[in-house]
Amino acid sequence: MHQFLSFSPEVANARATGKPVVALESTIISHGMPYPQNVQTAREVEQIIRDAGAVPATIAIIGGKICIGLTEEQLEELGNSPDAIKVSRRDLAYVLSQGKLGATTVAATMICAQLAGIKVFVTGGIGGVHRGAETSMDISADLQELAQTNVAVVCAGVKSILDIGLTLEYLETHGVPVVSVGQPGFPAFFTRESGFNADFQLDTAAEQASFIATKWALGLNGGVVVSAPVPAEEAMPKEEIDAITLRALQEADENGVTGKKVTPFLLARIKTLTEGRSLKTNIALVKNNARVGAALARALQEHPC
Ligand code: PSU
Ligand code: MN
Repeated sequence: MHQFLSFSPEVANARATGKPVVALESTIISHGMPYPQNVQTAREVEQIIRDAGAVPATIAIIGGKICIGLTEEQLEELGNSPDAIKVSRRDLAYVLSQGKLGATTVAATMICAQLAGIKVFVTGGIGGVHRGAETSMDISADLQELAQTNVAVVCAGVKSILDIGLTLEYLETHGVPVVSVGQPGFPAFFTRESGFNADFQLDTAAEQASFIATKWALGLNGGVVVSAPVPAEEAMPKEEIDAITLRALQEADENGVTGKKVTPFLLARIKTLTEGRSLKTNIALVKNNARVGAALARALQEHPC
């Protein structure tokens, strides 16, 4: 076992008894949602995964260790600590070696999941190519991680705060397949359609697992994006979210927000500008993804990879 890994009793037991494990990120808890809904949602998402026959492993950096699975107290601490650091690939060694409290992004969670031998990871939305990236060069490290780390990432697509077309182009260049579940369209997080299609529609967990196992069996390293649209009754009206997104982007620009602060700034502004309705949608889509991810983790057990 890797020297930096620390497994919760629940996850250690799952490993010992061969149960399927699903990784969960923690930046969504510390920087993606407000307290206390963040902790409440994290708990409920974990329970959905248990009810679906898999074991949840929320990942965070605490006390110089990569914690794979958090206790109630650790989850509470992470959700209620304003100084938890958003940890992507770049930040991982710093936060670990300094013994600081870190919440992992999609990129860092993929790295930690791979170290822990976990193949499936559930989140809300992945990072991507930001609008205006041709001058800002703001491209999330999540995409580069998907290009090299063997973890399937279940999400509800990417938010339209990003340039969705360029994000898909970037993934294609790096050989990252984008799978959709239940529809041909690649979803846009708050809404079910982005105007772009995914590469491949695979509706069942068995098909998704067979596809992913085949990719890795070929030695084609890197992740797979498994995108499931938010349930229709929870989706936001497109015109409303489009207008609010534009406003949030303009405010980020006016306030000179750059680097790792951009995504949390936009998420928080969208929540305020929708008077909390975006949060409700956000919670609903993560829960839906948890069901998809748990089924996938179980199906992947049939495929040694
Ligand atoms: N997109 C969301 N919600 C999130 C994030 C992205 O809809 O919480 C978080 C994830 O942790 C993701 C990170 O990995 O933001 C991307 O940040 P950046 O763009 O700085 O790479
Ligand atoms: Mn960025």
